[in-house]
Amino acid sequence: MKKKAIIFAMLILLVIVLGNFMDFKNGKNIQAQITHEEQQKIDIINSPKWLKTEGSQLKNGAGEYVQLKGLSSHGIQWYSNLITYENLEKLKNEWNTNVFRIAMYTDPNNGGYVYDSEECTQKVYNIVDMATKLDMYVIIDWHTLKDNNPKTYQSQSEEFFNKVSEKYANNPYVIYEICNEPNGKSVTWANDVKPYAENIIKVIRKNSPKSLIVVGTPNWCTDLTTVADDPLNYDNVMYSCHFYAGSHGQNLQSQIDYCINKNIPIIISECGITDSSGNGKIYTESFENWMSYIENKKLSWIYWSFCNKGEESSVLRQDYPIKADNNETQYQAENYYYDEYGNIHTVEESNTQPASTDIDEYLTEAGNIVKNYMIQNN
Ligand code: IDC
Repeated sequence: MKKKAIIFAMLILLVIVLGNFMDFKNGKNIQAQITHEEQQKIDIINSPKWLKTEGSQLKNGAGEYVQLKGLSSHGIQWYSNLITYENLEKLKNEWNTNVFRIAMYTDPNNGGYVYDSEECTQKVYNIVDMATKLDMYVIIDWHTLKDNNPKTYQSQSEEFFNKVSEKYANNPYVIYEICNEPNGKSVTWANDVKPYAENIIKVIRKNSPKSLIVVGTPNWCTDLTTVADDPLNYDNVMYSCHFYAGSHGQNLQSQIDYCINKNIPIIISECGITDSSGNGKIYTESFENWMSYIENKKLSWIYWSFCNKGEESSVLRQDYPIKADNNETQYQAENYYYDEYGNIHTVEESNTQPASTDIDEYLTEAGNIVKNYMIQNN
């Protein structure tokens, strides 16, 4: 009897221990699944990298002030080849930039999104993925320009921002600039840009509620006061101001002051050292004045442009050896030379070292100046 009782008791104990062990195992398994599949998402959603406007300022999820600084591409339908991982890495680590802007033209006559949506989208994805890997913010710019009114291709814009914000819903590095520069006398904030923005913001926020969105302002992003008096009813939105040193000065700065006083967040999502043609003379003094204004107000700024087109605003010289995707203009580096007997050789058949693609060896005057401001004002 006694023996039986002991065996019975031991059996019960075994069942309890085993049961606990199984529970423990099961529990662990469930937890492991969550950790593996969900935790990464949770981490990204809670990442301190998410940007948020507070009054006229920009902060990260840790509550620190953030000043975005960086370069804008030229049109990626022409110059995306130059945007390599190595170049972005250099812009991040040696130029101290923390953002890169992807100018994706929309205009079909310029080979933009409406002309080839697949190709343009792929180029955007490629750059976003590189920037994300490098811990850099990236602005996806729906680069309207000659299509003056952002409403012109609104349905394509909705389609584009829907798919991109779905793909990057949880990516805190992605910033959406929903129209580059509304322009044209008949294009107004109240009738065109604002309703367009309300539509596109809805599309993006449905997929990515925490995303930061940049909205272009009328008259090539130089009419800020109209917008400040009639802002969008959404938070986490910044309004863009574009200046070109040879064309804009005090008036635009006063408008920025007006916005700051009204707690309207402004971002200089594009600026240049030339006049607004992007070419011609360099206006060093006016640019310096803008840079000290920007530093004083801690505004985010992005320079036009990271390319080697032979125009004065380019940061790279024309002989930078990475070729453009296709010919907007004829500008490529010559790949042949003459020896002392006058015979022609192509660079490929000679013994010369492959050309360096280090951007710092090919900077234009503008490139040198801009690099210094990026590094200095850190
Ligand atoms: C310019 C480019 C130039 C190109 C032209 C038209 O620098 O090479 O031929 O666009 O595609 C802007 C625009 C920006 C302009 C830039 C300089 O956002 O696309 O780029 N600029 O003109 N607004 C003010 C100036």
